[in-house]
Amino acid sequence: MKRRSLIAALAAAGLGFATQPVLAQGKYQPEYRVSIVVNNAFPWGKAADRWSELVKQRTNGRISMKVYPGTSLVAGDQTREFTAIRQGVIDMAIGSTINWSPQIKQLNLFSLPFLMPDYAAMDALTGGEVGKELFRTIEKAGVVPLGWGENGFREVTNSKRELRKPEDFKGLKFRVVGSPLFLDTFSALGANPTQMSWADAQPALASGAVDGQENPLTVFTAAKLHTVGQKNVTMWGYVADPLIFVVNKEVWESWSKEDQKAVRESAIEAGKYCIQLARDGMTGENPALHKTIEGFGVKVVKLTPQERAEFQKATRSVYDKWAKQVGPDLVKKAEAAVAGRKK
Ligand code: X2X
Repeated sequence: MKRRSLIAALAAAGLGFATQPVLAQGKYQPEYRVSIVVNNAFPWGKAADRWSELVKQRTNGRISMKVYPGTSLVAGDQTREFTAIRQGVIDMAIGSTINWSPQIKQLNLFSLPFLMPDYAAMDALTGGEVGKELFRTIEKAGVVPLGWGENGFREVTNSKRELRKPEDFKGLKFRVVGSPLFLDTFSALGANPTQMSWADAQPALASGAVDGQENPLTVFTAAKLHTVGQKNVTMWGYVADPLIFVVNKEVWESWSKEDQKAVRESAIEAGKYCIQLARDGMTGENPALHKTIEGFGVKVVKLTPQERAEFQKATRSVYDKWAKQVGPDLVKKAEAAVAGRKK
């Protein structure tokens, strides 16, 4: 805010154009605060480290990034992260589409149950017209998006029983993430969902205040969720959350074109690395990560296509309700992109 009013004052004094480059240089901060939810034991945190290393190298140290895991710049409240970036409390971030969807309702797209059957579907969305449109929406909201990363397909886990059909969810207490869409999905299955931050989720699982949660398997292993009673995993692949690399707009505009290019290219590269890590051990007939998790004494249930279809049917009303919130045109575009994906 302050910087902006200074520029405005200079412009009003007729000094705007000539002084901008000088101002831009003077505006570099000694350090930029980067927000993420999980630390560098997870692909997400590793990607943040990679981004900051690349930026440091490529800007000859002009841009130095400090990573704050645990969404600590907003006291752990993931759902306030986007607002804090917009306001400049956070300079840069790699954020989940889920955590930002309370502010950018279009980002709920990726949380529509069973929209994306596989990784190719996710790539078709983020890498195509839909991804571009979402970036324009974020930009309009006053934050500069640079590239995509990945948290992953969110599999459901719990301490009580194997989950193979919608009825198995009845009465189970689940911790869910920031968007109300998740409350609707779990309620549609007859479960009792409670919204809480990731920081609160782990003690809640440990104490048995909740029975289960949903997160990618890379999160399961890095957070050692089997040690907090999570003895059952069901691979239902109902939604996946991409990550987005962003910069606060004023911060972005304070950098030279050359440094902007370096930050953008580094984000894209760190994003590819993130996606690779997020998918590592997740593919093939017998994915390595399933074996690792089974090695912890956890039962991993893989649904048949018929079983999966039952869940799709049970959550269809949630899809339809939230498609309206996301925007029917965007959802149609996404459905077409998924149908036409390269497999
Ligand atoms: O809170 C979660 O479940 C996490 C870590 O996956 C997100 O930030 C969306």
